[in-house]
Amino acid sequence: MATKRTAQQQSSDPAAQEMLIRAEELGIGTAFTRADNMAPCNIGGAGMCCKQCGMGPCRLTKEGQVGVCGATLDTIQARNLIRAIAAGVAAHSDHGRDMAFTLKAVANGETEGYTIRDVAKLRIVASKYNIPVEKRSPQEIANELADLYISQFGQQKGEVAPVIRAPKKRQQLWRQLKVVPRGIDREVVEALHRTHIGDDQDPEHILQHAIRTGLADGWGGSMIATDISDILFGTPAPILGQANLGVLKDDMVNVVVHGHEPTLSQMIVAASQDPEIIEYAKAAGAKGVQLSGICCTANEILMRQGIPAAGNFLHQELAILTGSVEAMVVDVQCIMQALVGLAANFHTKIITTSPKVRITGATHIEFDEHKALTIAKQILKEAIDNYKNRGKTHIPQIREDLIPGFSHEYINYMLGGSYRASFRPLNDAIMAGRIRGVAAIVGCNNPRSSQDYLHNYVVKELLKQDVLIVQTGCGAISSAKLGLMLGEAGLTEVGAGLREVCETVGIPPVLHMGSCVDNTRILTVLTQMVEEGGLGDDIDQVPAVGLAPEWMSEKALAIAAYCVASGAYVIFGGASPISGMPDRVADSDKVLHYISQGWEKLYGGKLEFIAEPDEMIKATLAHIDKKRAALGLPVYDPAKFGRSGDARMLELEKLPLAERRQAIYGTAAD
Ligand code: NFS
Repeated sequence: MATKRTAQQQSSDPAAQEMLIRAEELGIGTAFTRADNMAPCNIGGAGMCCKQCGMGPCRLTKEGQVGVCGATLDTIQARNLIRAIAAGVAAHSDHGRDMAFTLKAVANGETEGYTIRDVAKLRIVASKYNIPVEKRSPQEIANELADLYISQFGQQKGEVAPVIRAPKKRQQLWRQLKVVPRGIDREVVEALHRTHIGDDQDPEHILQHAIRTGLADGWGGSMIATDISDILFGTPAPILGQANLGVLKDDMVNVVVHGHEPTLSQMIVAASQDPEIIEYAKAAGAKGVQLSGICCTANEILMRQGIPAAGNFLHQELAILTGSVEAMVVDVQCIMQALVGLAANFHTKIITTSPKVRITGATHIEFDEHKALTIAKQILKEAIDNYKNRGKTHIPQIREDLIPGFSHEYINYMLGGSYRASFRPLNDAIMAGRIRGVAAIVGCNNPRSSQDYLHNYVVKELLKQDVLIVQTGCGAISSAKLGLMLGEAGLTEVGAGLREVCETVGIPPVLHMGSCVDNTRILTVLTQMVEEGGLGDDIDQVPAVGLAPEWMSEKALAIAAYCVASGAYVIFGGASPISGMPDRVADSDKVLHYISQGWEKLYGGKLEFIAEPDEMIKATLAHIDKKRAALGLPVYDPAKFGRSGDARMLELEKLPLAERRQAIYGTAAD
């Protein structure tokens, strides 16, 4: 049954609410209203539908029922889940593959406009694989690294190379359980083969391969994507940025880049600052070109150049509804087909650029790294030429500042400086109980819940509990819009111990670590925390939890699989794709049971779907406390650091001088 929600129920972001009211006035539908008008299929949504062959689709709605081939509900659910994970891995890793080809082309001097920006990172990454770096040019090293990385996709036997970057104990576990990926493409293909009609039918056996497939992403394709993005475009470091629709400008040509790959968007950033383009924009009557981003493309250029983010996933239609966007330039992933129809109500041009993605009705200007700068300029000129067609605009004047750019390299440096960069202060703060634990809150928006509501609720509650938050993807943009990623901003809402650490180090309590492929930065942080000592000898011992409160994409499930395999407890909000029959006893639900208790027994990590935000928080804290206890760390006590550090100084400042002296020096005398 259709339920119509108010704008306030559809999104908790005031800028989005303003645009949703505007959409209603204009009679234009969005993902929010389409979600209201179409309830999800309760059979498919719960993983009870099998459409793997032409005898079906088989819908299993009664206990004991099987498909035409005899497939049980458990088998069907496991097959559906691994297929989703494989699709997510394919998306992330194909992005990684293209980055590897770009690195190769840059190394050979075949591209236009790209250079190797971060030679230090190139040398560090190459050294990890014993690629010689001394007395070699960056091009030579990059060439060899590119060859190694390209070969990971088609490798047939052995182990994908980045696996050696995991903690030693974890690598041994993976080898012992035979889940080390042999080659990235091979694991994805095998996932599809195993789930073809009449193949692998044992749910646990299918899901064991889901782990191997997921690992091919986290310690494979995604890690490769992050490495190469840093090498080519620079490793992120803190920089000032802005987020939300208010970054769009009335007097400038607005170009929104949306999607995931940084290759074209980085070149559009460069082109938008080119005097030729600025002049061209001025000749068209605008002050210049205002570039902004949506989704992970936004994160890529926000992290490195401070280019503003117009918003997260559910903002893509809302940006067009402002009537101020001359062009939305898209590459791959998370691009709604509805954009073209929506844009027809305005002057906005939707420009597809990837050879892999076309949308009927969109303008296609194909990206080619060999002519990258020329193409970027061509795209910007198309947008500028469209400025004259702009009608009435409605831009919500809502935006927040933020400081993104917390790569693991920077966190390391920030905690110890150039000469003693280390994770020691972070580990010490956790061990002392100033920081209770760490939560990675990542993933999408989903119009089935109120946009950003679950993200924001979970973030705010965990901050009060002295949990340090790291974020990527659309979750990061959600906190950015809320103003939680700006130094002292938000610190009043943070527990006293965490606050003191943030004030001492000079960091926001919520750290923006990048796009979704950059979740691999979190794997690296966890590994370095383990290597630093004091928090056990493997990732599953660290008091940390991963959450995706508003997940919707298959990529999110891929991330969940590799995080579990790496030892993390992963909690997904919203609907479970394997919830099964409502009256089914949990223990008889093999898949549900296996990805939680089963995986925990094997990997120390587990995946659970928890719809209620308070339950998510409870489960997160219970897990963190359980891990603290297992490490023999002091029981977390919120009052312990409540009267220390800056919080204490602020209290003392309010006292008359004599009393203040008494409190600090034990005497009121001068
Ligand atoms: Ni991640 Fe990034 Fe956003 Fe979800 Fe889509 S943009 S790769 S999939 S919606 S977080």
